[in-house]
Amino acid sequence: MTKIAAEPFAFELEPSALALVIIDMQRDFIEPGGFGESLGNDVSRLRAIVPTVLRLLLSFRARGLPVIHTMECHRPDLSDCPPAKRDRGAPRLRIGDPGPMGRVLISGEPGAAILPELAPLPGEIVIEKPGKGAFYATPLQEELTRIGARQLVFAGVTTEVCVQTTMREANDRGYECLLAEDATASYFPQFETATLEMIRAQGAIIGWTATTEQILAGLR
Ligand code: TIU
Repeated sequence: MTKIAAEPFAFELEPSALALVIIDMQRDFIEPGGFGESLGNDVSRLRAIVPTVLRLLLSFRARGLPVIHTMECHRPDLSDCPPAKRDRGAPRLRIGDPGPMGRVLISGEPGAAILPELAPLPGEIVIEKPGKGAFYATPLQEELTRIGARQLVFAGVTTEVCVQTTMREANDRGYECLLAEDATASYFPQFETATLEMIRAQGAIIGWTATTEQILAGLR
């Protein structure tokens, strides 16, 4: 059994059960003019992890390991967007409003797309999700069962919102979750740090964390 040097203790790898889950690396969260900025956030911290996420993505692809991409977005008629979500935070641009990258967080609009450098390849699983967690109202669990994934490496944005929510949902479903520390980011550095700490606290109560270098060393 290969081990990844991780916190709070080594992660025992089963390469045949491993998948990479990249959360919401969408223009609406990472580029100026999108949903993230409309909530009052500085999006530049998120941009900084793109090369690291790309390194993980290319490494998984090179090993023939499965990759899952998620996207937070809604149907054009907003039937899957609770009014409370649309109104919360009184954003300058609400979900569904026309913005500089098309309608905000709407499936198929330019702003909802994954950054071109991280775009899914044909055959990779893409999960469009209306919530912060990727299991709620999506086929993610069925897809993971279909490909035989039981261990999930997580990357993406934002650490304390969609990444953490999805890790908690996955952990409750019995998946072993490992977060790539340097391939995730928050608009708030203190939330990023706190999330890494709370995930691995109490003997990996939600999961493990490791650097991308440590994860890739374990895959060699
Ligand atoms: N993908 C994700 O985390 N969605 C958010 O709305 N995150 C915020 O931090 N706002």
